[in-house]
Amino acid sequence: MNQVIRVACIVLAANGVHLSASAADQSTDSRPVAQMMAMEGEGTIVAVLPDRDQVVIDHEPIGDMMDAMVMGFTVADPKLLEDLKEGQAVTFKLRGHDMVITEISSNSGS
Ligand SMILES: [Cu+2]
Repeated sequence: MNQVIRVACIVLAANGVHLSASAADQSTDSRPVAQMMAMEGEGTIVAVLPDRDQVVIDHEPIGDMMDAMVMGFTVADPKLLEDLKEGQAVTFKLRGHDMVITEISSNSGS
């Protein structure tokens, strides 16, 4: 179930990358725009999967990239999973080109 949702997310992300790459073609900068972008999201932890370096998040809409949904995100560093618990409200940052979480922190107590 989560895998199916994740695939849908990746398709949406790929469309975003394609559009960004087209825009980049018209500028003098040859780097894909998506590789320079970082996106921020908010959501609630559904599951922490340390054996897969993944966290499943019920997330709010992320810019123009994704609607609200439940999906698994890979984390850039397994240490990012250490303090996460189910039901926790979090804010996270994603790399634009592969949707990997580079930063994640709890919203509570802040
Ligand atoms: Cu998503």
